[in-house]
Amino acid sequence: MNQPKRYLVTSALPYANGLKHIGHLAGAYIPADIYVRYLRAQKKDVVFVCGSDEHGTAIPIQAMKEGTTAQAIIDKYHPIIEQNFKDLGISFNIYHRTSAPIHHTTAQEFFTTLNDNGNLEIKESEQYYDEETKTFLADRFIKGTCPNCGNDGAYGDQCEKCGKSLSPDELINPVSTLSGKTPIKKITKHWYLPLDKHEDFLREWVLKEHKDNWRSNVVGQCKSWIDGGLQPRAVTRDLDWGIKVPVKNAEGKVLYVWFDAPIGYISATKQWALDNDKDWKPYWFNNDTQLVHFIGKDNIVFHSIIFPIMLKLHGNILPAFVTSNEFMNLEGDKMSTSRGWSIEMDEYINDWIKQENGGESMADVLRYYLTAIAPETKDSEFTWKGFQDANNNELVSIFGNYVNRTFVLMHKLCNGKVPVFHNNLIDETDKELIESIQNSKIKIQNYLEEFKFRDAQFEVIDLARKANQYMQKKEPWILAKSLNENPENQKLIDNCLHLCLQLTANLAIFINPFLPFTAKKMLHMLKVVDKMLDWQNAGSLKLLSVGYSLREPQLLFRKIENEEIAAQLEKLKLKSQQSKENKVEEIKQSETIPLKPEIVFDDFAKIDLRVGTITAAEKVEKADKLLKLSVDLGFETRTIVSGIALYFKPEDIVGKQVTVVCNLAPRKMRGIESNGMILMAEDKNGKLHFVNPDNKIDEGSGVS
Ligand code: B3M
Ligand code: ZN
Repeated sequence: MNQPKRYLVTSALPYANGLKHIGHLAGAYIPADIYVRYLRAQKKDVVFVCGSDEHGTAIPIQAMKEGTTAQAIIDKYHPIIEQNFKDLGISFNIYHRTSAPIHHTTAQEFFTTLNDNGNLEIKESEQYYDEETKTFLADRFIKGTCPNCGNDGAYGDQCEKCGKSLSPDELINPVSTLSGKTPIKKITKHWYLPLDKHEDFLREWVLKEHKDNWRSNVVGQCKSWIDGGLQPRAVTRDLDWGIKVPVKNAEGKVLYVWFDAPIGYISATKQWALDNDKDWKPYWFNNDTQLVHFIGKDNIVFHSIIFPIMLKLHGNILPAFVTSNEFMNLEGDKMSTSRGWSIEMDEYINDWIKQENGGESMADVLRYYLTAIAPETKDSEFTWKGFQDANNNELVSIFGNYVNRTFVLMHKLCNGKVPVFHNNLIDETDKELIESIQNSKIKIQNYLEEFKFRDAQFEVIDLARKANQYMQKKEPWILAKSLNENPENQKLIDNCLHLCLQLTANLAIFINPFLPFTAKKMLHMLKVVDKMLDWQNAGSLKLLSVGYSLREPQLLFRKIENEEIAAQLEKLKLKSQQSKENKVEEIKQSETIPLKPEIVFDDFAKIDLRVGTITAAEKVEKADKLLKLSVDLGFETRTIVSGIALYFKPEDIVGKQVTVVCNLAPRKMRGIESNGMILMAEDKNGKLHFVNPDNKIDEGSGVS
């Protein structure tokens, strides 16, 4: 594309079903904000939209947990999340809601257009149904074991453990999350988006056109989806929470949340345009708009396969970039709010930003560290020690220290005014520094345009590092000591500090997209207006006029003490402990497992149960819960994959006798064919126990 005329940047719409953690922040919000601030500094026409995703089963499920209504849940979390983003400097032009009427009509119109144009297919099929609550079990209303990794808490739409996108039919041992009961199948009618019909388009657009300019994680996921065979995907659900399907005789049906949520980007743009007296259409229909999505890893297929197909059919522009990070872990484990192993944005804000005067700089410290360790190409890890080191060794010792020294020396040696620069005294060291500024500008620009935020930020700090070295080499404080004998020294001092100040102004421009609160503080100290931060000023050595008096310095960052870090680690442990205890309590409190529907003897007699002995056991690669077992049944030895790895070590169970369901159809798990299933009993704490004869008996003995 030629230079885009305007930019529309989106961050994934978080579900308004609870607090969001800093892993989310690192993935879809900070990088987007850096990019947008950079574009704004370049005076580009850019709109940055986001908002709450308020539909889908995630919302009513949270309502059940909190004993309230879905509406109350979104009304509770939407404003908190919105404020959290503000406190962390995420500068959306609008933070909208998908519960807004303008969104409902926008999504319905979108659906109607596709439906009227014959782009959707209507099909009847059997779907899981909870007889007790009289509900069809879509998405998160149904749970079971993931066929891919063995995680027994996988949802009907996705396994959050391995990230695989699922349909309820793929779940092993499905249960209703509403009643805990095993569901039945019931016929229902739905509208489908036939993804399979768009395979050629996707191959051309993602796998050819964007092969080299999108991150490989995005292209890779698309490829495996396309190669795996695209299927028609239902875009409606039988639910009462959501956007009504705008068709006659579709009572009780709503749009699938992943159909309506991305349209939320469009309705947010519409609302922004209304609020600002602008036209929203060019942002979604004109080819000279650059649409950029920033998303989490779990959202890749929706943004690079499903939504683009919808956009294409609807006549909209397609995203120019879909940018996603890998996962950010926390202190050696996966971040998870429900397991208490997380740092919520809200929690960070309360602990670090609200505690002190000028606490906004702590928002920048978080932004800084999350960008420095951004999992752009592979998973990364947040540690409190790393956070402390990044702050103390980089922000305080390099960047803050440089700016502070420059101001202090300028006040001490140049009367608090910008000194003259004597061109005739310029030397190699000065020239080198000037060159570094120019080089950094180009590098930072290039990195930002390639979405390499980590490298771009590193370059800014590296420039500050070079500036410190420059000052160290020039030693104006030493020159000042012999001023009486060498009055000419003042000129050298002036030259050094003149350059140091111009460089400080440049650092403010460079750091602004990353650490906006810090840039603001620097502007205040330099007594200049916001306009100085325009990107076109970057690289200039004339940002501050000679003789201009500057303010006293303020420290940009403060040191973080060991005790503060220790307190956070302690808190994290307590939080996860607490959440474990709560879960055990929940299980204890929930009544005994409900009985399954009655069966006749013949049903039972169909199951062939035998006693076997485990003769070998080993872990299944990349599946923490699975063990691959060899079980001797007397008449033959079978390979059985079993989800017991969390409770038993392979070496401890060899020789154990087990009860095996022998005539279960073989099933592939993690590429291994499992021939049978061993029976296990699960106690109230979720721990598994073998069901076996009290004394060792012959392999192959029948159980009835
Ligand atoms: N709310 C899923 C998520 O938070 C979803 C993103 C919607 S983006 C259109 O992971
Ligand atoms: Zn899984």
